[in-house]
Amino acid sequence: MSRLIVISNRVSAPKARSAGGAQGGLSVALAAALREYRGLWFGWSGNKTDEFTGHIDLQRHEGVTTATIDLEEQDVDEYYNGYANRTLWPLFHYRIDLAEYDRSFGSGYERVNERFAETVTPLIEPDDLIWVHDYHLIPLGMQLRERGLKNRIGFFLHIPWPPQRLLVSLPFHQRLVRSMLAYDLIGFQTEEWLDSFHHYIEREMGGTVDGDTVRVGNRTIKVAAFPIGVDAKEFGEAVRSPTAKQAHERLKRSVEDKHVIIGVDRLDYSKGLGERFLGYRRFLEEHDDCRGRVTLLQIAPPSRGEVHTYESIREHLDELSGRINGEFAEVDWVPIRYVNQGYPREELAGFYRASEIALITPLRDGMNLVAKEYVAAQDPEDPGVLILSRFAGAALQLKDALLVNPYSKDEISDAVAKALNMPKGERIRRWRAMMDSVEKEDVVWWRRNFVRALQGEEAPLGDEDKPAEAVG
Ligand code: GDG
Repeated sequence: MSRLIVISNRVSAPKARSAGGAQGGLSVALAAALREYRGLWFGWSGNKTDEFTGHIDLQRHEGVTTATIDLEEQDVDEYYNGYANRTLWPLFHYRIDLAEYDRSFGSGYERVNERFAETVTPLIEPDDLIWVHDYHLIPLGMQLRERGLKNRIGFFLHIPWPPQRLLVSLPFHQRLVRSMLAYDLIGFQTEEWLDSFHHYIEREMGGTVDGDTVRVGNRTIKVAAFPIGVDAKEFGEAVRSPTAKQAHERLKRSVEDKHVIIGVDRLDYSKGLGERFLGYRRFLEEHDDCRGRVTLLQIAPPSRGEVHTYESIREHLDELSGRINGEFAEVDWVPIRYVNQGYPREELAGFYRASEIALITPLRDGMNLVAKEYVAAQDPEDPGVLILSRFAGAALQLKDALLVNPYSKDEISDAVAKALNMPKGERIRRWRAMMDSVEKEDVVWWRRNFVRALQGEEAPLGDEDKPAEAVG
């Protein structure tokens, strides 16, 4: 079996995960893949160094080999805080108003991609499969080809791919997309982002699309949708753990007989937290009989703290939640519990289980794993209701959620009211349909389909092909 080399911006060894905190969806999904296929995970350590040396720190944790490098401060400013998080992230989430274009960001981005390529190339053997992840490393495939690698190289984008008319606002957009043609396989989360990519290829590059094949000039590559899933089995176990049960009890005890509405999101403008608070405020305004009977628990661990936009979103949400609480609170009730810290995964599972409703309303999201985790954590006999933004990739699979426009206060308010009054039979029916998808299209299914396609095997996996999870 070929080795699998995973390359992503950050590497999160399994050891670090047990500490809890805001684990990105990416890190949760990948550690298991690396245990299954021998191989290694390469990326930035998260540390800075005075001068880039290309020194690789090799470690092994719970069956996963990691190889990390340190970057210079200027690299981090221009590549990570700059081009990745201030140019591509907002633009790819349809926020051209927030996207910043700076020549130094673009050159820093290319420099760091070259540094990644230069450092990882000697670790790669001819039969290895290479799987590059996310918007930080779009040109890496091309950089690896320029160093003579003939391996099969795949790329998976965890965030949306923007419509062609937005993408053309990016200086040198053609150069970025052309570099992607060096991959053998490109994966998107959903058909929607795939369609936008096809459209760009046809309109801007004069390419053609035929099924899952894209041709530009004499280059032909595979491009398809691979919706990422959660480890439903592991989540089911997490929710039955003593830690989850304690967390469940703790939350239930503290709210007494009130209904809990939960949201869990990294503190990021794409997650629509301000709009969510305002939708909930509308609900409280319109349903005064429900005041004192519901609590919105919003868990929002900080993310990408260096970037100034995140400081301003934090201030905005502090102010907004404070204002709503001031407006509606009673001596024995606050409408919003807004918590800026992360919790270990098992506790999170317990909180999901204790919540009658999940309110997950990103303005734009590649997939959204929290929605799937909430479904996986429910009691089959008495499941909660998922309210989900129709602009999350997950909405294409979780059609039995209450789908809302996250910009509409009225739709959020109506959905909360409907969820609170939903009869048990309907809750079970909707949950069962969603759980079927969460269980069937889980993280194992996702990565096996991607790796199969990268190996050149066509057929997507059926259930019968899904092996038991390998342990490292
Ligand atoms: C990107 C894309 C795509 C959050 N708070 C805590 C915690 N988390 C975990 C959740 C979930 C993960 O972080 C967040 O994943 P999402 O999918 O919701 O969002 P992003 O971080 O934006 O991820 C996204 C994903 O990549 C995967 O492709 O779905 O669209 O934006 O797993 O549980 N985990 C713990 N404590 C917390 O307080 N332990």
